[in-house]
Amino acid sequence: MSYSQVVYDRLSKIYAHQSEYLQAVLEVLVSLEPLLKSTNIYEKNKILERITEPERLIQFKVEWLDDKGEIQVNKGYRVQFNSAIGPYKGGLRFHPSVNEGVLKFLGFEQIFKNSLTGLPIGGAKGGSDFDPKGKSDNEIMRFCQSFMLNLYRHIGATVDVPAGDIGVGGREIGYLYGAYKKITNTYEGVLTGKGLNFGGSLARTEATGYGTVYFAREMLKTKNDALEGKICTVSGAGNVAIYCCEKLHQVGAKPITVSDSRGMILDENGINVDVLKQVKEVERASLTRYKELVPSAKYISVDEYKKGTNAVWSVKCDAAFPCATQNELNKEDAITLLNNGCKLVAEGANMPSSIDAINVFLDAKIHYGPAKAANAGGVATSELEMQQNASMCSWSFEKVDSKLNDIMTHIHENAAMTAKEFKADGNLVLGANIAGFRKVADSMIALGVM
Ligand code: NDP
Ligand code: 2IT
Repeated sequence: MSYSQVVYDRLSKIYAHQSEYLQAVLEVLVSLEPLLKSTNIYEKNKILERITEPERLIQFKVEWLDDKGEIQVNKGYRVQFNSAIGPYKGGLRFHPSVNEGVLKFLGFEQIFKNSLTGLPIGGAKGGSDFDPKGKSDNEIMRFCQSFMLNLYRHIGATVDVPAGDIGVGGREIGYLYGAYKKITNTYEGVLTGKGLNFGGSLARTEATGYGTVYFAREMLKTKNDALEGKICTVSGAGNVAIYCCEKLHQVGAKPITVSDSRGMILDENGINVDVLKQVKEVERASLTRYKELVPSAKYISVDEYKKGTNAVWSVKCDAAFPCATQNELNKEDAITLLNNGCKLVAEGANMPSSIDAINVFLDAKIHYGPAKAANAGGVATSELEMQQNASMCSWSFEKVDSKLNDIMTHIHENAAMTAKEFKADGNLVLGANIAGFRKVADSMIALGVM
């Protein structure tokens, strides 16, 4: 058995109940095989055993009062996974599906994603099983304040810098930051994704979606192709999906779908981004509201989907952008996409494709941009926000966007060159995993064992 198989077997026994974490680890370990065959330095230093275990796993109780005055209790977490190349960095997710295994998968992915950005940030993730849906603004505020009352002692501008993710956007970051400031009596860049009046960076809101489109553009460039004129399907209707659609329009492509947990919109005229922002950012409504505002669009509820598949991926397209959540695209969806002529998949969400689905894309040799490379623009721009906070200044939108563009171009080049180095030309999964891993693993060796 190879070194990585031995490590995976051990983890799969200990963490049998953490399926998402094991899936994320397996994807990375399989990619690392050629690197591990070329040198025994990582095995000698037990890097796989060390890098798969979080440095610190914090769990706490979050008590808060709802609008009826009743006490509510949720679980809060922060997984500080790896700090070899910089302070812990990664988002907070508020969603009922959050548990230790989900946050370990996200934190593990974040190590390699953050390394790929070329910036000095370690990997972390956190969040709560709190469900923001249907909660009043005051309830969200009280929850965020109580969450921070526990979290504040574990974070800091050079220690651990959380940001948003599913269910955590500008509103939540504002309340979290307000609480941190009050508790600690400091004004420092301890969270990113902040409002522009209090230390936020221009272009952070747009960064993940824009970055994913920049990455897709780089993949197509290798075949002298471009996004212009391409029909695109997008899943999700949150932060990443909205700005993915916006950038697709800007580069002359046509996004025709978005989705949320209740259903999807198919708008053959192209998703109307102003309407989408009104529905999701202002009204926080379901996509049925989009249909009310754009009657020519088609709404399909999840109950009408064929069980076990995602209707978004049954829509004929040239390029697909999964921007909702993990495992939203399975093998059957992948085959449907290929049969319909899809030539590119760029992942705005984290681990949206199952391992089977990824293999379908790799075997077909279409352009496949794995999450940790394609969606790294969000965290990269968070680091640009940290730079601005540290120097007490703010940059123009153009400056931040141009840096984001350069970072995405560089991530693509690094992943593509690394794939080539290991004779897997075009396999950006292998390229991104090896490139991300090498920098962290070599740093861990240099930093010593303790
Ligand atoms: P948002 O909360 O803004 O939006 C999430 C969207 O996905 C919503 O439309 C939501 O629908 C849908 N969704 C979430 N969970 C499910 C589910 N279990 N089933 C079906 N639909 C679901 O989150 P973001 O846009 O920020 O995040 C989307 C993805 O992008 C996540 O995988 C996240 O980890 C990843 N990501 C985010 C970054 C960021 O900067 N925000 C950076 C890099 C990656 P509904 O509202 O109905 O629940
Ligand atoms: O998954 C991710 O990269 C994010 N949710 C963004 C993390 C960040 O620190 O900006």
